[in-house]
Amino acid sequence: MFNPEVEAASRTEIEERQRTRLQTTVRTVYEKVPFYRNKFAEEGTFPEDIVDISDITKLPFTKKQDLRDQYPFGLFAVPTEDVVRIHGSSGTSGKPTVVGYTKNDLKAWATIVARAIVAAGGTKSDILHNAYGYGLFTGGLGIHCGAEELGAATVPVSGGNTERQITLIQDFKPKGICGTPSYILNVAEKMEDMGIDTRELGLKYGIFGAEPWSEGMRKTLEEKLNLKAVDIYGLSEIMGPGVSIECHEAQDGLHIADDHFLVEVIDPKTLEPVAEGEDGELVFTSLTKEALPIIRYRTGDIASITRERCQCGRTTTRMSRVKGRTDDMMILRGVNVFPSEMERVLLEIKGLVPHYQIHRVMNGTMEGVRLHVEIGKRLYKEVGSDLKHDLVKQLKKEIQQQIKSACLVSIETVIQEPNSIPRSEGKAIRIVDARKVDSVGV
Ligand code: DLL
Repeated sequence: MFNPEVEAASRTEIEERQRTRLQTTVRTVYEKVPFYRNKFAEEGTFPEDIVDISDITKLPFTKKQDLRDQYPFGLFAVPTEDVVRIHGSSGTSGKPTVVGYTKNDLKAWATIVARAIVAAGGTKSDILHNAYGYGLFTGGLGIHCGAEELGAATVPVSGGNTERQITLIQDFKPKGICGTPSYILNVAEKMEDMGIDTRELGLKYGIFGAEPWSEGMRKTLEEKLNLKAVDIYGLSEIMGPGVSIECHEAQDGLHIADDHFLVEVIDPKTLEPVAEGEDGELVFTSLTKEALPIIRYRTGDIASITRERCQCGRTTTRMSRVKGRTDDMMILRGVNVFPSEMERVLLEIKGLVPHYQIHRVMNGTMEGVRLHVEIGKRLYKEVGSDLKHDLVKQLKKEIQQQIKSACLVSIETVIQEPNSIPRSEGKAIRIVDARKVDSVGV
């Protein structure tokens, strides 16, 4: 562990630290951020009402729209002269959600990410190939500063320019690799096309996240690259990568840095807390942030948490993989369906590769799904590039049956030739809203 005294502290110690830090944060936002002062007043809550961490439920939620409304710096609790870094996440509205960090924030973030890299199996002697995008996105620089804090030799390659990535991986022989799972898969497949033995690269661990991915995708990446793949989670509004990470020892839930972030899980409809172990929307409150302290931020991410001790010895709260986003959940004939569930099913089917897109379509007045998947190269060769071949028809039938039994919905399926689904250099676009554009197959 990078910080054993914190990562393996007793639950009493953790909660005591959380309590005092929560009280400080609440006092700070009340004094420094008019938005929160007004919101607290509306709820009739004042800083002195927060006696224990369970009192957090007396506080109002913060939503992404609040950050948009306060664009760019309205939620900052310090003057810009104390801000040393600004990041943002790209929004559909064109303007990014802006987040800021003081020197102390960057120091805390680097420490959290250093812990995360160690949890993933990294050491200070490693070379770490960092293929997360550098820029407004927090992935590149977030991992970078954590790796430097640890003392690892960081290769700031960023996303894209896949051929150059491949050369650097072959020449530098990094032990660790970071990037979105979809992009790293893309890099691995390109290497295979070039005849490179991807299992002999010398990689030991991969730190993959920033987008939903499944156990099937983990298996694919671990087999292709002969490494241990761990899931890293984070969001810019809370900090960036490192809010939580799986440990390589157990790969069983993501350890939340709960000395810096207080997690809750709520029912997104009633906004009431759900029981430990039950799925709901993750809500985070920052406990140490200076530039942009944030109270009860509704992430839109669906997961569950547990406070059971992990076999690795860490005592932190752990969250499950993110199962989907509240806004990605589709309701098809009354059934809730998450795209990640479809990925899980797809990856268990032989002859497919983990590239897919879910098109939301209208069939008359009914909403439906048209699933675009890619046939694997081996099967494509076997059927002589004929997508009308019986084996392809059989594959299509199998997909539809498996999705029906796992997700309880009937879907359309389009099987496409290899390399026809757009490849990502960062976060993959898995869902295409074709409800207004068209309702016929391609
Ligand atoms: O994606 C931060 C990050 C960078 C995390 C690198 C991990 C690695 P944003 O661009 O603000 O920040 O996007 C945050 O991405 O609310 C989730 O919906 C999704 N997300 C992030 N990590 C995971 C993950 C970064 N491991 C949003 N699994 C979050 C599933 C994830 N979804």
